[in-house]
Amino acid sequence: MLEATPLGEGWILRTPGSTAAALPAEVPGCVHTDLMAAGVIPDPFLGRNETEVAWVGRRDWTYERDLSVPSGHEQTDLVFDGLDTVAEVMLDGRPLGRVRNMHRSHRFDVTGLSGRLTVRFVSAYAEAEAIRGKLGERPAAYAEPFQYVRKMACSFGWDWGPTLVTAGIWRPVRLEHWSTARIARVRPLVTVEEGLGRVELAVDVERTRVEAPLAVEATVGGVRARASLDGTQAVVRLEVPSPRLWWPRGYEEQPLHDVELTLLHGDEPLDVWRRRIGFRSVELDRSADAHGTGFTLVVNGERLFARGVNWIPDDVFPSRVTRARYRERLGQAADAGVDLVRVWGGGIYESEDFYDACDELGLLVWQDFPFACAAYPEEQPLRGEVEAEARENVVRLMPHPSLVLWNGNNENLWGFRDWDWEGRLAGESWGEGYYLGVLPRVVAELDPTRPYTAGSPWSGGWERHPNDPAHGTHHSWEVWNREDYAEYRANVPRFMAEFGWQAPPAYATLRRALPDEELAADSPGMLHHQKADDGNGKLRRGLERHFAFPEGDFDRWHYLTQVNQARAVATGIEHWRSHWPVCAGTVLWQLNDCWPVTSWAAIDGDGREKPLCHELRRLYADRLLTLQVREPGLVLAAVNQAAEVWAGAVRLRRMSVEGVVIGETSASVLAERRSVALVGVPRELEPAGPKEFLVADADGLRALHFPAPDREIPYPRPEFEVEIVPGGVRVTAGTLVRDLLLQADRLDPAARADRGLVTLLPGEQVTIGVRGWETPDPETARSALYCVEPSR
Ligand code: BMA
Repeated sequence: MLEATPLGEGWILRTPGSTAAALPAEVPGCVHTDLMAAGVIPDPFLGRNETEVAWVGRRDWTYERDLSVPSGHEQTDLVFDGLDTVAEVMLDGRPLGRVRNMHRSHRFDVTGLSGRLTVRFVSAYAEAEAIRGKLGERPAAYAEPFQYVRKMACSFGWDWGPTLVTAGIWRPVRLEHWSTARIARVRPLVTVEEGLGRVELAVDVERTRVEAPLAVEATVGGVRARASLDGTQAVVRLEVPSPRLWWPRGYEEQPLHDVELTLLHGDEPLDVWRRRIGFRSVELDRSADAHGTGFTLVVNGERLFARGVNWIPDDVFPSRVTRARYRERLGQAADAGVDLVRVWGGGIYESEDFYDACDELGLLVWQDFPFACAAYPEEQPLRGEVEAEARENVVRLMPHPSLVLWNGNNENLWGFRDWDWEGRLAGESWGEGYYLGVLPRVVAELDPTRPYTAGSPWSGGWERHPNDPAHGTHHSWEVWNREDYAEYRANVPRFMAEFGWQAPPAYATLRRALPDEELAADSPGMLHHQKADDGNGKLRRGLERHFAFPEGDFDRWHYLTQVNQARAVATGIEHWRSHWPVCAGTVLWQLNDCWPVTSWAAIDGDGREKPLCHELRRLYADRLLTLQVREPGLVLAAVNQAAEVWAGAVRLRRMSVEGVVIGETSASVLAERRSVALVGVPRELEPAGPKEFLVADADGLRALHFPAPDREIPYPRPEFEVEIVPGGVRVTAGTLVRDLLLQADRLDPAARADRGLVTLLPGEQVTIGVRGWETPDPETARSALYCVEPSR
């Protein structure tokens, strides 16, 4: 039987040519985290330390340990699940091999060998710059040479990420001892049709003895099947009658089934492969219709509006992201009502822990191949690396029912057409051969059960603009960059794959990251932790369209920019969801952060939820009530994504900001399952001018419509009572209190409030649950409560 010996212990780290003592190295890990642990470098997440440690990414680094291979087996392999990135692996000075791709695993035959094992990493910059020198410069969104080396692109910095170019043994390493044969690869093709679940396991083995007769036996859900090997290959087919289906969260359950496949030599088991699968069907409906070309995911025959978020690596040092941390972050997404996570192309193919969590939580995964925002050369050695990594990862991720879509790249087809690459490239390769050639071929050959799309955005063919909202996927960035968020209402894309608005992280996160700084919107540390092009300028202009800019008042700026982020995203999602089924999904840019930074994220770099994250829970609920301007007047949209009909009574009130009801009516709404019902608002209830607003209430849900920007609204000075109650804080409004927010982390960094922005009408009450704090007195709690105030 194959035996594995983990090799996580006993590694040391050196930098060649230095007399400095070797450091203990953590495996899996990376050079930066070892240097931090040894006190050689400061934490690059704090202050402006990032700049100070830039040298680390320019150096070469060597990992070493002793290796001995005693074993009664015929063969021993040294297996690296991941090396970051360019390295030579040697045993007692004898080369075992050279590697240059972070996204692959590596296996070396070390049978009978022992001695000093060294992994000599050269700087990823050196490799990338050499390849760039050889193949010629290609256009990109950023100046760093990320597209010339197969390494996580955002390691080189992004418009939300620091430039911390890592090296290291970033995934587990082990010895595998085996005799006769081992399982080299299993491709599980899981389908379900007319109530019959099928699992086809295509097996490849590696053998030391050609003549040994081998067989494979597999089980799933009490069903067993066997096949003998033809040379090195076999296919085992299992049929499971009426399996319970796996569904995305919010629909039905996520039943998972253990699959076990054993490689046999006679009766003797040689190797075992175990995974969990789920039965579900998935299609991507891209048919043409009256509105253009759709992009609708169909799971188990059910057409879905995807309630999505974009995922970036949760740490710029991805080896630090544990199973528990993946679980926590994805759990936060699920709690916010998310049902689809797009793994964005400037990151990585995530670890099994990520996809396991998605399988369990019922989060659909859209996986980008790792290409983002640049022209990528297609010459060797890159071409071979791309194909090899695609083949490996398509097969590795196949068992996961959560994975529903492969996507060729992020914004590269768009960039070619719109960002002047076409002209600058002058005929040179730029990646099109990957997205329209290699990658779809690999997916079709290895995993024909899943759809593939060439890019995001992509309209389906060069005859149309790649970012045409009427066709396929669309990214909306003009609005954040240049316009007011009301402009989200200007169109109805078929699938909104990226859009977002920035806000600073939670106060406690900033305080930890910038410990010695007097915080101001433009203090040096704040600016260092803002990586977007004119990010603060865009925040300011975005804010000024709605609020008087709180000059010199950091706390107000922090609160209002967070409010503006939540309002912007709400404006988009409410509008797009009200247009289901023309628009079949919104994927917020972005769920998470990889360090403490002002960014588009809903959850900040320390894992704290911004108000936006709480707002998503309302925006992505099965039932959403929203007031929309649709010529000639206002309509109430009842969005019902549930399986049951929503029949409700709505109360509509036209009110003044002083709390006087000017007009009132009730109406009934009937929204069929997974559909949107529109109810016209009577003309006489439409608010006239900035002093008035409209409130719609139905089944515990509320929609508000203020016709004017806040800066024009003559709000009364907000008044409210604060009480401490078991488990939280109760607030009772004396006046209209708009977008009340308890920043509990200001009082205790460990405190978490269970809701974000709440608007109360005069006399209304809310209890904000808080965990993780020493209960404060009411006055202290009040000091952490913010709400919209009248313009000065
Ligand atoms: C898109 C994304 C990211 C970027 C974001 C915000 O381009 O794909 O590359 O971080 O916009 O600018």
